[in-house]
Amino acid sequence: QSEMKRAIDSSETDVFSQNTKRAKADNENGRGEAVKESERENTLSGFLTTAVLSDSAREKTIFIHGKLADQEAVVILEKTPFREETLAEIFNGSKLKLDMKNDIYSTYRLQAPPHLNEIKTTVVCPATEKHVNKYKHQESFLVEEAWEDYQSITLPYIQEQSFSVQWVYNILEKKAEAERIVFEDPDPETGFVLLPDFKWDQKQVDDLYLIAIAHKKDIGCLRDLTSDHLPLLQNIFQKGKEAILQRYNLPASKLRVYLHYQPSYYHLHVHFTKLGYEAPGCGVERAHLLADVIQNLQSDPQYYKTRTLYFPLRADSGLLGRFKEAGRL
Ligand code: GTA
Repeated sequence: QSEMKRAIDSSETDVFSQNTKRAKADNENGRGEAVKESERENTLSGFLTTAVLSDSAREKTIFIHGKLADQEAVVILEKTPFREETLAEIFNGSKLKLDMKNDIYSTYRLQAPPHLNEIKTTVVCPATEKHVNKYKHQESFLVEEAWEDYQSITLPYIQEQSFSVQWVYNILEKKAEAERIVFEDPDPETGFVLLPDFKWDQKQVDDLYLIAIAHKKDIGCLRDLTSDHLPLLQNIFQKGKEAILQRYNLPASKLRVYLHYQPSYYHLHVHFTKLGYEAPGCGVERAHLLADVIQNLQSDPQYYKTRTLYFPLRADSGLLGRFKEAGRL
């Protein structure tokens, strides 16, 4: 455990020193003031809430739809996990207000110092109706998709209206998140970029979440994979695990490595999450272990072009509507 904490500490140092270097370079470019200004600026002041899309007292999250300077936006607020190394500061540097005391039992409201009381905030702006629906709490239905259904229902739908993958291209072209890259293999056929998923705040390995994004641009999802892609998949699996061991001191036996079907973004990417952390979307109805995908393609090169696949869709998903219209639900 302490080994892992140390690994994270050293990775934070990496990020910190990179940030310092960047700030220094910005200053040398005469942009230092702009950087400081953007740090001070609260882009969320003036956010007007339209509706709470979902919330969870247990997970300490809330998904909000609203308006940000006249643009539709989705904001996700999430209280962050505790870290062992900050406990001493929480106990020594906080205000404590007694709520109740009874025999040996007492409860308090503890006011931690602001830097230990941060809320991870994700903003999608401008958000489309599809983003709003994605984060809305809705009933789900399991769909049975034969290869013919994929061709006649799913593929036309995703070609018409899937989320933009501009953010993916920005990562591959180093236009965004370049300083967050943990590992890269630049080979155009078998290469990929490994970086922290934006759901992970990188403060503790307990909820480790990275994604590997393939450089190859013509693979949308599981259905596009054949045995031709085995070198790419094996490369992601092998080098991804090695990079995580090196950076976070987390062995392969502690990792859940999988693809989503259906994904939200149709550009091949693989999820690496820590075993034991219940990452959203890691359930059997959506996650396909990369190890299984590799074996399936080894035993049948056309596996994903012949099998029936099952996945959940939300009540007001357009794709669910298409399956209903086709009498497949
Ligand atoms: N580094 O810009 C990005 C970025 N974007 C736009 C998405 N991702 C990004 N990572 C970086 N930079 O794991 C990540 C996503 C996701 C992966 C895409 O890329 O975080 P996918 O194509 O299979 O899509 O994976 P998926 O899994 O549906 O996406 P997502 O967003 O994880 O949604 C699944 C469910 O997770 C949601 O329905 C919601 O219930 C929950 N969720 C989403 N975001 C959050 C959050 N910030 N906090 C808590 N729960 C969340």
